[in-house]
Amino acid sequence: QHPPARSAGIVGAPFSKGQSRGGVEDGPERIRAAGLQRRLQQLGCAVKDYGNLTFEDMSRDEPMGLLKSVRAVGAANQKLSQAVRAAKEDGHTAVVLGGDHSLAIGSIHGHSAAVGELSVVWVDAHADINTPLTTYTGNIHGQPVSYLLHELRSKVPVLPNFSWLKPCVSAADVVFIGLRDVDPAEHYILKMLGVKTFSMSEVDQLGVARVMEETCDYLSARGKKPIHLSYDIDAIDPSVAPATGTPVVGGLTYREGVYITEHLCQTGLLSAVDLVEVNPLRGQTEEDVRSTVSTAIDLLLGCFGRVREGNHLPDYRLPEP
Ligand code: EXY
Ligand code: MN
Ligand code: MN
Ligand code: MN
Repeated sequence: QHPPARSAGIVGAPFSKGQSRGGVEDGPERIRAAGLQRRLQQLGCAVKDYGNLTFEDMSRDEPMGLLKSVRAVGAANQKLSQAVRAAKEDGHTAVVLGGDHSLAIGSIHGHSAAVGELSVVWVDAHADINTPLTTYTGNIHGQPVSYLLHELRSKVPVLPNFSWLKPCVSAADVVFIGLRDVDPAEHYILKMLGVKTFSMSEVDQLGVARVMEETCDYLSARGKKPIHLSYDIDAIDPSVAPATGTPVVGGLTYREGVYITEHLCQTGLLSAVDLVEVNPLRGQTEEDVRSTVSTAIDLLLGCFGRVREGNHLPDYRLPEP
């Protein structure tokens, strides 16, 4: 019943150049302002907030073919990799607040540098597995998985400010959940590599409980590795989480979204979490932003042991009359 003592090491990454919409760099501050630290502490979770990383402006960062802001994305992720590695070496469960999903490159790399081989659970409407040569938007937030996989090493050119990056994840250690907007080249890659995916069709067919059981069985069959959860808020249906750059209809319900975090928390293997693509400027109303941010917080609380039946601290004592 009582989760083991946990601690969260929060790294803010106000970075937006993996895509072209302004506003996603304000995600970390909005999520903090909604009380993340206090709500985690109420669960009995220790919190170390490392603050926000700062990213220099690249004076010359011309597109390389279609590919946008390559140098900025490379430099930002190198910095984030070091920060996540440090948070892990300090003994925390790392929490990366984005920012756009290109940040998963540095987050997963730094996590793996600290703890070794990982299992990765990628919760997203999108597969984010375009290569620099298959992308048709040029946005690197649609590509991070291809940069990280051993199997795609020969398909991803070495890019400026990316020479620090070595692929560190095996395709068989990745599960995608929530897919519903996958490009043809991405679909080809997923099939070619035999990547385990639970699209929204499988969530509909199996239900989220079976999806999570199968996810954990599948991953643990190759050994119980630390789990990296990379959670894109656009996995959640836009009726619940509208304030994001690339919303797609037909997403996870609030309940399905939270269940994923509760289940992963209970494995005891959750070692780092990214919460990305919250874009306060994309909401039509303040209520849109509030509901998106509040969902992001509930997902993070689920990762740190909050359960919907209710929670109390281990040292709680009933008041005597
Ligand atoms: N597949 C499209 C692309 O490569 O640009 C859309 C990617 C959206 C990525 C969002 C963050 O998950
Ligand atoms: Mn994504
Ligand atoms: Mn997405
Ligand atoms: Mn399980």
